[in-house]
Amino acid sequence: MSIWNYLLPPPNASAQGKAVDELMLYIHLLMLVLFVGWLAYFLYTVFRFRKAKNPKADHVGARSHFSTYAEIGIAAVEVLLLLGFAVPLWAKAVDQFPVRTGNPQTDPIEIQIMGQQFAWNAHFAGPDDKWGKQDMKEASANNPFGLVGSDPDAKDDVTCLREPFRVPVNRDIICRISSMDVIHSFKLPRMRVTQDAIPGMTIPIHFRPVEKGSYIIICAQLCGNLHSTMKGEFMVVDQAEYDTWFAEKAKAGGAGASFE
Ligand SMILES: [Cu+2]
Repeated sequence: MSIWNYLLPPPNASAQGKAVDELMLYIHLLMLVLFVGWLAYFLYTVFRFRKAKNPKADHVGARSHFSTYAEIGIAAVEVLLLLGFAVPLWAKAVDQFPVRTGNPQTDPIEIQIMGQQFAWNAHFAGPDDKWGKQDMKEASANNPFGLVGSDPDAKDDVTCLREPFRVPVNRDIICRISSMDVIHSFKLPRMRVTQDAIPGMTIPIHFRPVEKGSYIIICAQLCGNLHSTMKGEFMVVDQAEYDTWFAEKAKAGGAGASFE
């Protein structure tokens, strides 16, 4: 095992992960430039204003207006960076969700994710593509999504409570993330996905796995005594394998039946 295994993130397995890794690299390079630049400036001032050459303190300070103009210039560049680059990039990379076209073989897979001390749960709409009715009053440790068992749409819903779930490879995945107790954070290191799970809020994220395998979900927000054990697992499999698994889970009575 080389030292890079400890210093670098695990290999990327999602379509958008490369861009995230590049962003990390650019941020670190920028920090390196700033660090070297400021350090050089600091050393210069230490030398330039040394006691031997400046026995008496100057209480007036700078007399030119250069620093004022420099600050206005920096502020202008920052506004340009924010409005010209950051906001449009966010709109493109984060807010632009994969859309449904009505083709069940290519449409994004939508999953509700519920953080719960100390595990992850997943909920799919089931083969009928209709989410079962959910009621907060029904929610309990064994029914974290608050599914109403008597609702016909809930009968075929697929829930994976504290157990691995599956998704097909090369398909867009939309996760709607929430929590039933405290703030957790849904982190898929191999997919370069991290999103806080906040009680009372449902926050959507999307990614596309491009490599088959079994992946770990961790909690990236200190959430209690057993935070460090809060792990989940999901498997990225072939479409056919996913279809078989999904049909099997839906038939098993999934969500609706098990809570009645
Ligand atoms: Cu947690």
